Amino acid sequence: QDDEIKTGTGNSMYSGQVSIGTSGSYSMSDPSRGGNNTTDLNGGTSGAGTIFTDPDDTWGSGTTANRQTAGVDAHFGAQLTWDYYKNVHGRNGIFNNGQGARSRVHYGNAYVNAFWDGTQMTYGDGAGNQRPLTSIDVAGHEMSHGVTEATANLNYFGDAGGLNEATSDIFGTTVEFSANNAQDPGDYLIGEKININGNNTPLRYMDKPNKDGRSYDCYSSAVGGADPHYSSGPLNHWFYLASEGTGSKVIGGVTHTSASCDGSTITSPVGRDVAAKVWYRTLSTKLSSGSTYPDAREGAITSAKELYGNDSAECKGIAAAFSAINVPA
Ligand code: ASN
Ligand code: ZN
Ligand code: CA
Repeated sequence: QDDEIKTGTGNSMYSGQVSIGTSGSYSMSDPSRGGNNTTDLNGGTSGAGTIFTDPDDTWGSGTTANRQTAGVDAHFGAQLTWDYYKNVHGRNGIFNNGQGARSRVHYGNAYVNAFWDGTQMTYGDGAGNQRPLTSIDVAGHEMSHGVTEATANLNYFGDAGGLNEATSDIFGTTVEFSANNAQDPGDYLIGEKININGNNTPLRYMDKPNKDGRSYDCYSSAVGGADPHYSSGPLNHWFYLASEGTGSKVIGGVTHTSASCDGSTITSPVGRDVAAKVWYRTLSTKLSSGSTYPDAREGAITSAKELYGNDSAECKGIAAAFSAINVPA
C-alpha cells in the first residue's frame, strides 16, 4: 500500500550516496519518522509544493541537473535531525509529538537562504540556482529553530536572539557530527558546504566567531543590540570551548583555533556530547523567551548539576567555558 515503509537510494549534492526513508511506490515521505516529507516548490514561494515521487526509489544525481537532488539533501537532513533528537535527547520530532515536518526545496529564483516558518523548512537554490542551501548543518539549524520555538521560545532579538541562533548552530553541528558522513564530516563551521560567500569560506565559525568579521567572540552589554546571527557568537564560542577547549586542532579536516576571552585556558573540556546534553536540558527546561546570557550560564550550570552532580567535573567545565566567554558568575 501507499504508506508502506521503503528505503530509497539518494544521490545527494553534499553527502554522497545516502539511504533515505521513503514510502509507497515511491514518494519522498518517511513514515518511520513521523511522515517527514519533501516537496518541490519549482520556483514558487507559497503553498506546500509537490511531493517528490520516483518510479524506482533511486533519487537525484549528485548535481543540480536533476531537480530531485536538492530534495535528497533536504530529506536526508531532516532524517538525520529526527534521528539525532530521538537517539540523543529522547525528543520525538520538532514538536515532541511524533509528527514529522515538510521540507520544501527550489524556493524562488536563486534564493540564498533557508528558513523555518513555524511549520516547515524551506530551502533556496543559492547563487545561480547552483548551490542549494541543503547541507546537513543548515538543515539541522533550521529544524532546531522549530525545537527552540517548541521549548524555550526564545525571542529573536536581544540576548535571547543570540541564544536562539546559537542553539540552531549548536544542534546543526551536532547533527552533522552524528551523521559521520565521509563527504561532510563534522566540524564547527556552519555552511562550509554551500559556498554562500563564493570563496569557499563558511557562514560562521564556532571556534572563533569573529573570523567572519561581524560576530562577537565574547559577551558584553553590546551583544544584545546585534543581529541574532552575530550575537550568537559568544554562545557558539562557549560550545566550542566546552567541547574542545582552547588551542588548535584539526577536526573534520579543518584546523580550528580557539582562545578564551579572559585569558584562561581549557585543557580538559567536557566534550561535545556532554555540552550538547547540558545545552538541550537548558533550552528545554531552564530558559524562556527573554532569557539572557547570564540566564544561560545559570541554567546550564543547574542542568549540569542535575545531570552529573553538584561537584562534577562536567559542571565545573560548563561553568569554566562560560567564564571563558566573559559571562562570569
Ligand atoms: N537562515 C536564516 C536562519 O535560520 C533565516 C533567518 O534569518 N532567520 O537564521
Ligand atoms: Zn537561524
Ligand atoms: Ca559544518
